[in-house]
Amino acid sequence: MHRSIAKRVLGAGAVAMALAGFSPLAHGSLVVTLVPTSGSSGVLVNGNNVTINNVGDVVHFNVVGIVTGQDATPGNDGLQAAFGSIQADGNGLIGNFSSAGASTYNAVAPFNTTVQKGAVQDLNGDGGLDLGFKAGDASTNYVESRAGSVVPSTGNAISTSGGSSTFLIGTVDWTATSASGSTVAHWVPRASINTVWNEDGSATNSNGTANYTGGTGSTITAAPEPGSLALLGLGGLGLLLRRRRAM
Ligand SMILES: [Ca+2]
Ligand SMILES: [Ca+2]
Repeated sequence: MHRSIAKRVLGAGAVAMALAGFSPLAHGSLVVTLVPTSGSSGVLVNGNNVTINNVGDVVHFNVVGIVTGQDATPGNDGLQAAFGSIQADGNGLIGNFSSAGASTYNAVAPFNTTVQKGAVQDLNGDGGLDLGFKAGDASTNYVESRAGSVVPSTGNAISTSGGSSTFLIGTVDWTATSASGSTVAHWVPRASINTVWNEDGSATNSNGTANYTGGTGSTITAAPEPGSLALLGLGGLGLLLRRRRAM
């Protein structure tokens, strides 16, 4: 009886050890997503949430590719090329991903070996301009970040976490053309051209959109009142919640 329990405990321990880092995942993945970094005066960036106030407010985004391999080592994973489009879908807040100058997609070295900035068009019919493709468009109509070869994470990843490496592959700006509602700025993977990354050296080379997603993107919300008052309101709410929890 005791022996069988001991066996079970040992068995559970082995499973736990395997889960802790010795068992390969079923498959790795690539996530390309928009990460807000800053904005024009008065724009608030809090993680993946952005608050704007006025028409003409600009939000700056990093476009990052996150490669997760099948082992726990990020240094042997890499990214060669990512294809997709950039658009904002939402609840009434309209803006342009491209206008004159800085709002055009900008691939970042070494992922600017070959660059397609994407055709500027309204992909979702909301009146705001997006970058890239929609079904049935010409094959060149996409946003592209391509390095000459697979780029290993060492020296090129802007961060690593566990078995994941994050590469900065581009930047893009969004400019508000309305000042109410909200929208989600995100990357949409392109299925009809090969996006290529490497997992665990040459162990895996993944193409197309299998295991390739656009992440959750970033939520941009128009403040219903001046930013400072909104902040005070949120702070007050936080205090109230803390007091309630304390009671
Ligand atoms: Ca649009
Ligand atoms: Ca790896």
